[in-house]
Amino acid sequence: MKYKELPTFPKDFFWGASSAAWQVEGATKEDGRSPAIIDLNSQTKKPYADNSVAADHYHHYKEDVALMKECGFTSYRFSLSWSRLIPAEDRKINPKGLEFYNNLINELIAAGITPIITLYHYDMPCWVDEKCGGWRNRSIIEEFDYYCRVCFENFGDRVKYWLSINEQNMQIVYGDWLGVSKGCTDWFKDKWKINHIMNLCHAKAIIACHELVEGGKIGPVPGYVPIYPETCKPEDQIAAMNAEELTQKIWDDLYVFREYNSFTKNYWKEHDIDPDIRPGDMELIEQAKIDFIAVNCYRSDVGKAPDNSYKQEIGLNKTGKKGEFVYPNLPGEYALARNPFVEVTDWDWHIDATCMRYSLRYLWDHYHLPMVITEAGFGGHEDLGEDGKIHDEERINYLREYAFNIGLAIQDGVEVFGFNPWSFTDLLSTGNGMAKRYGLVFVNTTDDDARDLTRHKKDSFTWYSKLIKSNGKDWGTDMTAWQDFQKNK
Ligand code: BGP
Repeated sequence: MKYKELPTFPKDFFWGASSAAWQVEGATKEDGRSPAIIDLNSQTKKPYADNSVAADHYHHYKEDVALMKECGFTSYRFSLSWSRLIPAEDRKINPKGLEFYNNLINELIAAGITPIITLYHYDMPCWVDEKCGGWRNRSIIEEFDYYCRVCFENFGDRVKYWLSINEQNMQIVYGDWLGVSKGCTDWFKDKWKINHIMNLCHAKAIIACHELVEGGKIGPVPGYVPIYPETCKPEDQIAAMNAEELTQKIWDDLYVFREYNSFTKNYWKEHDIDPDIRPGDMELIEQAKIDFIAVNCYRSDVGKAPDNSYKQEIGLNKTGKKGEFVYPNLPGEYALARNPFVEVTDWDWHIDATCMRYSLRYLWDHYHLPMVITEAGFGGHEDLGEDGKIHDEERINYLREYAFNIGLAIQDGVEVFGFNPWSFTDLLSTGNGMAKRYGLVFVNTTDDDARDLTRHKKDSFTWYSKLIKSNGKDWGTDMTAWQDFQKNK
């Protein structure tokens, strides 16, 4: 199928970027913020940078928003720090926390930028962890509900786009890496209890938003990694479907249809898993009708029939050297593999712009809900060059092709209302500190040395600004040939 015209974007399309509190703010010990589990998790993963500095957005937010405005942003997706807003078990609201987020929101709105806020992005306050045992105990549901209500009551007059829990699916799939499995004795089974509690928290957030925010819209944020079968061998096809279910579809189906799908129930039965669903739980979930899906999509994966002789739980490249990715292999379920048809980043993430179009089409076909892209991005090793600049050609190519594929998906008939790639400034990577940079703006700091934290626009900033200001017409290159190539592939 060939389209005659290049794709176009709706006139009120949200062009922006994305971040998360603990990865960008710093100031973890200032103005009453109490520790969050992620601070400690990062510290145990030294030599990764210390969250207490990060990109120091807490002190640079005005400069950062001014740069967003200069770039032409119409949206900015960020998260709130629960432990900055409610630092202790007494549930008292920290006025300094409120002040910071009010200032940031007001600054954004004055710059013509629509805030899109994530309620929870991996940073559970330590006091909640201690009191409730993390996500393991149902008492967290009430704490989370209270926190969400504080956010909606204080910011809902100006913020109309909300996101519940960032990448709940990845928090379960990568439980060890993200610290969610802490304290569990049998993670294989316990994760489904934790996941159910997270679903109840998600439901509370959706319900409270609709109750408290006039005109408010809210959705979940799945980390979406489409799975292509390695070959047309039937076993590979089923393995790819298993991977699809066990890494994302279980979550997406629940958010949209508000019940556990039959694959999930069969899986629990087969593995003798009790997710501890209590009377009233599914009625609560049933009430949590989402308005849209926020999609984080960086890459695709390849699924194939597993080798049943060994188990490798999660797939990661911890070194930042190409070729060192350890692929998961789950006996009886699926294995993942390298896709030889696409390039990879230094952390072996497949660079596959087509997966953006594929994901949007897939999710639209399954769920018929509007979508906003809340993450996609190119993570690389970078430092200021001798000319004092960052020539990030690979990032430009990545963003250009991913954004173009959003355009193609829109042309295919999918409803997408924004692109917020990861990230605006450089910030802490989840697992790789400052060594893995994603920003359109370089922040002069490293894992070992805080340096002066000055901001420097990368070449991608200038390129993206032109794309935004032309509402998706100025790609910085002729896209016709690339479009034909994509269409004919
Ligand atoms: C997403 C997370 C982000 C971010 C991003 C990049 O899953 O929502 O917080 O970190 O991945 O991942 P990483 O930093 O590990 O490269």
